[in-house]
Amino acid sequence: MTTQNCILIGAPMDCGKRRTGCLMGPDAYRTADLAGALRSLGHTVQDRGNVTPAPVDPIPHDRIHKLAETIAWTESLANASEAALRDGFPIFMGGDHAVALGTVLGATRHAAAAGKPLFVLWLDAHTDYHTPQTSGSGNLHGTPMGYLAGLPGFDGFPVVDYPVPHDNICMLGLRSVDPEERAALQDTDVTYIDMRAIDEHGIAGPLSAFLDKVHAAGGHLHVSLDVDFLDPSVAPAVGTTVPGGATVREAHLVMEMLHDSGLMTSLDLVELNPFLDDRGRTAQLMVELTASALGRRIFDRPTRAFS
Ligand code: EXY
Ligand code: MN
Ligand code: MN
Ligand code: MN
Repeated sequence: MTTQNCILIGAPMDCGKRRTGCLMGPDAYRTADLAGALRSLGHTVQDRGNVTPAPVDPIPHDRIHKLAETIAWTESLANASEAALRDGFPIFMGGDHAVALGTVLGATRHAAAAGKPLFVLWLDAHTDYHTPQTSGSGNLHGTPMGYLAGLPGFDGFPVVDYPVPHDNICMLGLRSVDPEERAALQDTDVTYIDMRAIDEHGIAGPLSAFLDKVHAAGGHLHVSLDVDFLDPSVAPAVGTTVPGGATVREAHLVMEMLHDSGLMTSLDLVELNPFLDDRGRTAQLMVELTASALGRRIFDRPTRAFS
């Protein structure tokens, strides 16, 4: 197995929505010993601590929650992302999904500098494809994919010089999509795989097709794993639970296929809210899923019956 220089970056971002608690996410992953799980697989691990954006004056806004703070985080995380991608394999420990505004922005810049296309795998119950104008909640954690796909309306945010083409985006696990998001996505080339598609076709087929596309293009692949991708019965520590989510094994299969593909270049772990869980079992599951994405296997090779 190829070993990675894993770079852990804490992103205790909580301003992407009104319910707080994600600020405890990075330390929950540290408490669940994410670094030890990765070292046990032979990887080197460097914990770069937490990103702390410069303090900003609030921008009063009648709807959007903590706009100025979110912009400041985006700038800081984009810089941290680009720097970490130059040094190894970044794993961002969120923080809410607004983390991805900056982590993926940095990944777009890194990929462009390398002359490579960037692909994004969005593991989430939600498409997060709002803009500040279409969002009904005013919570910016529902907008990162809209921002990174280059939708207008993100005044004040860093300019997305290299938007992620729709054809390079795969959203997997969808089961809570607002009408505005559906209208905006329905006729695009985004690969959106909702839970009905997973029920009918499983995960391996649709995911393989997307990974084949990434491989054929010689692309970089950023994976953004939202805790609410999983069913709340197995991952309760998240503020936006939606019943009917992925099982533990479906989630491990995604991560194992990502490792087998060798294509993943950066990873977000987002929306963990330790305040909403007891005994840290959601954090522990996210650590185990990350280990699967970095090479942990039940057996090293398939049984002879299938080889
Ligand atoms: N679409 C809803 C909204 O915009 O408020 C819910 C968004 C949930 C976002 C979480 C991170 O996935
Ligand atoms: Mn690189
Ligand atoms: Mn999300
Ligand atoms: Mn979500």
